[in-house]
Amino acid sequence: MTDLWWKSAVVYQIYPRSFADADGDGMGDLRGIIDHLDHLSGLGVDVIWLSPVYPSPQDDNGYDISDYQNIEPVFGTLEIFDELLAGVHARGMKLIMDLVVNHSSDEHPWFLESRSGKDSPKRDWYWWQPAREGLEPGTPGAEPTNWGSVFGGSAWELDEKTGEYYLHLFSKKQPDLNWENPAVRHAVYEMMNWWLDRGIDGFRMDVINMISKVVPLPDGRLTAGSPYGDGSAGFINGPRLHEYLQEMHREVFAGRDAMLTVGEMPGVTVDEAKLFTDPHRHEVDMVFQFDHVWADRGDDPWLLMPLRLTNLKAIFNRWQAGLAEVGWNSLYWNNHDQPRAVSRYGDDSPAHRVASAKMLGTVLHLHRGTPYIYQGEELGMTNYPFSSIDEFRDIEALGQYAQAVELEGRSPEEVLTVLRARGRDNARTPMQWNASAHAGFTAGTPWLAVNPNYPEINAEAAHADPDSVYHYYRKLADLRHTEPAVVDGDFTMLLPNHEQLYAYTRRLNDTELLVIGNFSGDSVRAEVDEAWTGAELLLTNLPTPPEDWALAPWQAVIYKRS
Ligand code: TEU
Repeated sequence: MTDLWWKSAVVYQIYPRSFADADGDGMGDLRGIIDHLDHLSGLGVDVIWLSPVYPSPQDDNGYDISDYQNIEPVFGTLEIFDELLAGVHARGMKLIMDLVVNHSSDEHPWFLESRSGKDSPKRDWYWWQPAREGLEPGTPGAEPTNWGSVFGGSAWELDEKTGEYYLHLFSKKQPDLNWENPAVRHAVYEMMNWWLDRGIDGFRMDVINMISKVVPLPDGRLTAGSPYGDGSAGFINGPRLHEYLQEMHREVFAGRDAMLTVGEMPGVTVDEAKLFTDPHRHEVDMVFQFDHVWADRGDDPWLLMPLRLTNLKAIFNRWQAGLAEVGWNSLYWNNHDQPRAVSRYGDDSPAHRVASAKMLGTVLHLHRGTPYIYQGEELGMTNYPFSSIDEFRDIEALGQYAQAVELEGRSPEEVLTVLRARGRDNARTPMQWNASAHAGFTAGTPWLAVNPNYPEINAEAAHADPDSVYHYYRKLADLRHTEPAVVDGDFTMLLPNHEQLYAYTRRLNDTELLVIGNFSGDSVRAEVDEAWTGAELLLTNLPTPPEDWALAPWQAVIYKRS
């Protein structure tokens, strides 16, 4: 196995709370995952990324951790975790865990100690600051900076006991750790080593480009319509980020084989990503960038911008070109924070759902980079038909809704329209296993409603149908494992200005692949170089191959010549 083994790997993300419930409490658990491992090995998955399973008050569904070295009792125990890890390894797969260390839970002993008083030995493990000069703590505008939190409201919470504020970029139950303090960093490294010694194969690092802040923390730019400043210049890609990641690499990963590290980095640029993922710099193997999932977002967060295919292609092309020589891309359409891929980029109506889900898989997986599948994507699962805010459970949806409607005076319908299209709970409805009650997810009452389309869209039906999205994704994984041009080939975008077709080639030595996806419900003829006449059709998502390069609605094709 070479050092860069993850170039030919397919990663599958599990959101444990919504994957499979073995004990009937309505919440997914580790036993549920163990029960379904064959679904993943059957799909050709190489690596499983497990969203957080640590003890947590679940304010942000586990992204608020109160003990980094144990398992949330709702999910299981360390013994069951070891059993899961053994089951994953026995099937030749690897397991990476979520590392959430920009912040902890406010119920973590570190924070309890830190908030106990100004002279606590852990006081500077978090970001404590007095009120703005000349203002009384708790009065309007007295927060140390004008930053808004990602989940709505101020990013500062006043602690009555000491009269100081603590920083929380996310919920007030997620205080930011102070990475300036070496003791914090070393405690994190020790914890990471403990998990790796237990046998896990790496980490997905939550908002890792936010751990270094500009000191002193600066006010953010104010934008029309919001009472809070945009503090991102003070915490995205901060001045000491590279130093911290290199230190982490030295202290944790150096000398360990066959690890995978992926840094989640909202707002990362191509140039920065090139540095983060240059293997010689020893930072991370790849990053999650956000440009393509923010492509339907304008300056006004409550306006849905139309998705233009030309724009989407320009974004991917920029990333493919930027990391062609140095660094490596991760490839994803969706995850637990994004709406369902087929509903956002495809067509989830009964007529086109299956074809467009397969088309999206084709276009994504054939890029240069490591593809990530989010649970249910391999079934073509769709967004949920939310009819009111009461159906949402996500702290982000609820917090942003409150700020927009109560503080900014937006109309509930305007805000709901965007949450329906983009809300994170779309991805978090339970996994649909079969056509029995609650889609076979639980014998109890699911914590979030199951999508009513489960009698038709479920894993059991997909396993039985050779033409399902599931079996098609298996073919995409097989291609990555058997065709070197998929892994290492150069990428060239074709037809950049075409509004319906996504087309590119991959070339490795004498082998060239041509990939075309029709992102529309029309039949569209592709202008293709004559050299492709007579090329071998490796894969298409419809029963009939195109004739004379006329692609049927949502058709995808992969041709090969050498
Ligand atoms: O997400 C970080 C992040 O940038 C999200 O806030 C994302 O932009 C937004 O939710 C899109 O709507 C990570 C985790 O993936 C997310 O689940 C956590 O809530 C967040 O960090 C805090 O840990």
